[in-house]
Order: sequence, then structure tokens, then C-alpha cells
Amino acid sequence: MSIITKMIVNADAEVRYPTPGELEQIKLFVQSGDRRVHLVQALTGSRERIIKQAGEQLFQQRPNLVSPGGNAYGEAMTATCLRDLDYYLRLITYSVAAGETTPIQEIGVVGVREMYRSLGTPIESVAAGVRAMKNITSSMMSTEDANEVGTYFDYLIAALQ
Ligand SMILES: CCC1=C(C)/C(=C/C2=NC(=C\c3[nH]c(/C=C4\NC(=O)[C@H](C)[C@H]4CC)c(C)c3CCC(=O)O)/C(CCC(=O)O)=C2C)NC1=O
Repeated sequence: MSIITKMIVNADAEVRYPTPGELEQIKLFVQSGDRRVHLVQALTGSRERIIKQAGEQLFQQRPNLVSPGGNAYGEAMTATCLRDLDYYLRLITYSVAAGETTPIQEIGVVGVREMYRSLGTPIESVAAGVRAMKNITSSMMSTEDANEVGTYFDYLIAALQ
């Protein structure tokens, strides 16, 4: 839920007008809008590079994944693995835009353990792939931008441990 939707739901549940504190939060959210849009554009514009390099790093660190018997072995499975990284980077852009972790949580985290277990995909290696995306992204950005985006990567990495 966005911060504005949340404010409306909370206020309406108590049949009251928005509080000064809620309005202050909305003001901060609006003021940070240009920044968030700029970060989403940076991530979106570099998505192919981020995913390609993260895949290379992951398979270099964990060659078993792409060896016979590995979950990402063979062209189609490797492509599906990179697609999952793309899915997660996309969810990160949603969360950066919304200024909160809810999109990552609701779309990409709920039930993910069971899902990867049933696919035989080692979830800690998915986390390693996301960590590689974080490092590549950080190296392309200012420290301030990298810190802001980094909080969403960290949230996702922790959820995939
Ligand atoms: C946006 C939310 C969302 C997520 C997260 C998602 C993940 C997701 N990954 C899948 C498969 C897969 N995911 C991987 C991923 C990997 N294997 C590895 O060894 C690596 C560690 C890793 C890449 C980093 C692979 C190889 C498959 C195919 C497994 C198979 O078909 O046996 C599948 C099964 C169906 C399909 O193939 O599309 C789903 C649903 N789908 C979604 O809608």
C-alpha cells in the first residue's frame, strides 16, 4: 500500500481527518519524488547490464549451479535464472518508486521459500545473485543513491536467506 493509501485507510477506520503527522509524511514523500524517479530511471536504464554482470559473477562464484545436475544447468534454465534476477530488480524499482518495501514483500517474498524448495532451486544462491546485483548497482551510483537503493536490496537479501 502506498503511504497515501495507508493514510486514507487509517484515518477512515477512525473516522477522522488526516493528522498533521500524516500530512508531514505525505509532504516528505512528495518532496523525495524527483529523487525516487531518478533512481528508478537509473536502475531501469542499466537493467540489462546489471543482470548480465550479476549472472556472470554468480556462476563464477558458484559453478555448480550451471554444471550438470545444477538447477541453472543448460541454456533454458540459465535464462530462467537470469529472468528471476530481472524479476527481482523490477520489484526493487517498484519499491524505490513507492519508498517502501511492501511491493518486494508482497510480490516477491511471500511463499518464495516453498516455491524455490519445490523447484529444487537453492534459495541462498538466489540471494547471492541479488547481492551481486546490489554490488554492481552500487558501483554505478553515488554513495547516497547506492545507500538508498541498497536498503531495498538488503531487505530482499535478508528475506531470501
Ligand atoms: C515476480 C515474482 C516471481 C518470482 C520470484 C518467480 C520465480 C520463479 N522462478 C521459477 C523457476 C526457476 N528459477 C530458477 C532460478 C535459479 N536457479 C538457480 O540455480 C539460481 C540460483 C537461480 C537464479 C538466480 C530456475 C533455474 C528456474 C527453472 C527451474 C525449473 O524449471 O526446473 C519459477 C517456476 C515457473 C517458471 O519457470 O517461470 C518461478 C515462479 N516468479 C514470479 O512471478
